Amino acid sequence: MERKWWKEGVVYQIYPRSFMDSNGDGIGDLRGIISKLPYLKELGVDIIWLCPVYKSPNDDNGYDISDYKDIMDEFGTMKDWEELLDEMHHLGMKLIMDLVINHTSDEHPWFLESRSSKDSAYRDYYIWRKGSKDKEPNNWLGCFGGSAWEYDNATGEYYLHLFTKRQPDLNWDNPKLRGEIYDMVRWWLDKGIDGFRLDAINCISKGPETLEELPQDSIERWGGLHFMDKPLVHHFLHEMNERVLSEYDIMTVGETPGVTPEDGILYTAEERKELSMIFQFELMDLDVGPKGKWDIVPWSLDDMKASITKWQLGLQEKGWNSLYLNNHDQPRMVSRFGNDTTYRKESAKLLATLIHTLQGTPYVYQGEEIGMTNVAFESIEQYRDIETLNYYHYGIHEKGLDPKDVMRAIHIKSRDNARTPMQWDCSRNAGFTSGTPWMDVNPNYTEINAKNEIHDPDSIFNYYKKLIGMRKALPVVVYGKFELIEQCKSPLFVYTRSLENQKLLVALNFSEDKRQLKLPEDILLESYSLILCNYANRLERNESANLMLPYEARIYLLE
Ligand code: TEU
Ligand code: CA
Repeated sequence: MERKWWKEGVVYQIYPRSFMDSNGDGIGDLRGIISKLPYLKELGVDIIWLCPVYKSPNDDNGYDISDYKDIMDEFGTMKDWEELLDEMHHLGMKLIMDLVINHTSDEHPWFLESRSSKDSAYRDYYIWRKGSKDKEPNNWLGCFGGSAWEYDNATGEYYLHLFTKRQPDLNWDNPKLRGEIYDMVRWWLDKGIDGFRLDAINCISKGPETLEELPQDSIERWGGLHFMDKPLVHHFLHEMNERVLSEYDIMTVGETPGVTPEDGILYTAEERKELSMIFQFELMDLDVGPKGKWDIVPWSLDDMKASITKWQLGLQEKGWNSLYLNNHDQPRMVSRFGNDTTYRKESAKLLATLIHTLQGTPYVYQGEEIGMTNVAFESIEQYRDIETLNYYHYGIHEKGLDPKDVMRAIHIKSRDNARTPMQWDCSRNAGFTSGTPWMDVNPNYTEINAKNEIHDPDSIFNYYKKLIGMRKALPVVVYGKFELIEQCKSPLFVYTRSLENQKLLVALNFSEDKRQLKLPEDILLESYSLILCNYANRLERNESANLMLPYEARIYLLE
């Protein structure tokens, strides 16, 4: 397997709006990020993924771009951005930018041109269809509720939008559009960045289309489902790679909901020259019921183990995994997969141990390293995310759901769980801003904050430092082969990683109960040394190694 910096690194994801505000307007910004680079250096991460900072009317917090080559006023200037990049490179960190090229904002000049007339040279940059008898071309839905089609008065046709109606989808079949995108990509690469995270990239190819009408109650009505992983998507990504990406030493990670390991190989196999790695969504779907995201069902560790094993073995020597349990679109991992009350510390460390000991590149989402949790705002007025607000609106006003049930689902699943301001210290607004934050701070900041974490040697933050350090010291953590120990049944999750004569043994107890650890006979714990455990005093306590404590996580090494 080829060695690469992006396999050996750890990525830290920044959601700029909520990271650090430098000028008191309540909105995080680039200078705020610059001021916190020493914090990230201390943590030990090497790659920063910056969510969109381009010009945007912010219908979807920057994922609706109106100018790809300029910075959003609220976040600062191009000069600030250049300083950020310089400073990061100076500190030995790399920067990857978010690349949102499935759609633009409806304020992008291409779209303004496109909608102006059927004869516009830009008409074909987007996807326009005639309605049938004053109705949308079909009954498919956008990701955030409502039709996937929006009627436009000027020309009497509908345009496609898989996300909000202010995010019209681009038409990748048009070679001129593709050329413009590749030029823009080159423009950023020439500024010296180290790669991209490609938003919803497996949806960019829209054909061949059928526009089949679906039963009103069908879960399949989200338009995105009909545009995923079309044959031409691989052609487009390969073309972008050949024409631009391959000339630079960069990493690319594609956001690809719905993909299987077989798709994953097509996107990430080195010889295919498409992407470095992808985000697959199977773990994010573990608690999704038959009616979709807001239909919440309990997740099971058996399913999690099966999915992880499938992906670990599926891409081994064939592609490359990205490892994550949360991001700006998902609830906080400790609230979702751990225990955010009694065992918050232990379970946050356990989940971190999982992500940092699998094969693939680990991603840390801002605040995860200090164990930030979901928030439960009382009023819908406190929420900002368009998906959450639309769900509330459609749920109550169109579907007649009970507002109490809607709020309960929002508390569990809203994207705003991950978007409350970063909790830096216990001062007002958690030290995020001196003004009024654009979204309320999670009230638990007085207890959960970076300042406390840095000072406590047994903190989650300091445990992350150890995990990241271990990755740097031991190639087996990066390149070792994964093997599930099937004999250890849930709630235990036990596996090994092997590379030449190094072997790691990872044992995780996903429960609040003590559990016996019974290993297969060919694994003799005596010959392994315990290199990390989330119960710091484990070794001194002289407790039986065969007893796993609540949410205990251990890493052993055999050399
Ligand atoms: O997300 C696309 C996507 O498929 C999902 O993550 C989706 O947003 C989520 O399931 C909804 O709960 C990307 C971005 O990460 C997201 O923030 C944007 O809103 C979206 O694209 C549109 O650009
Ligand atoms: Ca600001």
